[in-house]
Amino acid sequence: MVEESGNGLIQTPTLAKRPVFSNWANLISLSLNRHKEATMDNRGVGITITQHVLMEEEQSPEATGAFTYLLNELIVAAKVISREVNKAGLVDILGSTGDINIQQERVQKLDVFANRIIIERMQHIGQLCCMGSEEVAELIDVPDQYPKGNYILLFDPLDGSSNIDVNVSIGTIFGIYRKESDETDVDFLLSDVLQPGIKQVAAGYFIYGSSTIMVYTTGNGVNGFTLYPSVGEFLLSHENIRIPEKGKIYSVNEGNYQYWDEDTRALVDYFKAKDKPTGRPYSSRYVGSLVADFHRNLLKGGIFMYPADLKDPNKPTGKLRLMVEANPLAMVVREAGGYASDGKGPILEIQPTDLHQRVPLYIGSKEEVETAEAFLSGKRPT
Ligand code: AFP
Repeated sequence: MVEESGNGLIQTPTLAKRPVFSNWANLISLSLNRHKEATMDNRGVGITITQHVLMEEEQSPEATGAFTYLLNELIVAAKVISREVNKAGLVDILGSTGDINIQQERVQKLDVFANRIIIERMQHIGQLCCMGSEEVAELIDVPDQYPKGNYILLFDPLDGSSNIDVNVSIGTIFGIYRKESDETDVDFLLSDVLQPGIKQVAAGYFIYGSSTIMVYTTGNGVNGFTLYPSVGEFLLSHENIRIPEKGKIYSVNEGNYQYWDEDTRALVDYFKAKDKPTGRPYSSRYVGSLVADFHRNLLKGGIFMYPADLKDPNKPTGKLRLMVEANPLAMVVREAGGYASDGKGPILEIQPTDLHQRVPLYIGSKEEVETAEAFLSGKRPT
């Protein structure tokens, strides 16, 4: 039933036309067959993402399968994006479209592709009432002809896209919320979208790097799955990820040093200072692709920072977006035992006022993020 059209979009019938449960039976048997195949050639024995999501669903007696269906469609979209990213350089998909997006950044062709794939795959499945994308100024409604659901998907379709042309890892980041209002006249209210990150029911990212990895959480820990290309499945590869309490890496674009306030400069100087008992100086690692920098620090420990800067002295702000970048990663890091802050307090508790609002971000191992908060509130350790 799955057909691929020439433009890379996979077309499936609308939810209204297919019974959910026979669909699930197919999915499970597909997944088990693939698992068998992976076992047979002895290179990829492991639990698939689909099995994992279904097992998590079994833990919650009130689950209807709606969320599982949603996540599964997102995974298919990511597989299509991954395939396209892997072709970059071979087909005419590198480079900019010549447009500037809502964030005043150059739009890359792959940005447009990834954005379109996610929207077109997700809009018809009947589980969403709306979506929000880093690439689209307004909220994205589910078209009238499709059934609506109670979830809201916010995403950055291709984070780090200025790195595409130089073969550096890039990724897709997502956060999922449940609609809170019981409005029936409209599909959703703005307040359903502008919920603090703490209300996310799931969050995660796909990283398109030396392999394609999905990391996600539904609030029961964090697990990572690696795409096994010849099988076409994500297999559990990083079980119950825990970020070290304290790391040895700091990640920041130090080219902005002159634009930082004194406390921020003092914080970065602290990580670079020599002090054996506290493990300093730290190593500096910065790729310029948030998913890649975050993923490395999640596994190895350390802190990623994108501080507020004074490039516009009247409007000191961070660069990263609260809803589609900071919140999802903040949920992942919290579930892995780490912490995310805007320098003053938890990212997850910020009440958003705008889909595209930006925040300073300090994220990673608890110890380093708490150190950052101490510096930024003027309480420097002696
Ligand atoms: P692009 O998607 O435009 O490449 O931006 C990437 C990003 O939002 C985030 O992934 C990086 O951490 C950050 O910007 C890098 O910004 P700088 O180039 O200013 O360091």
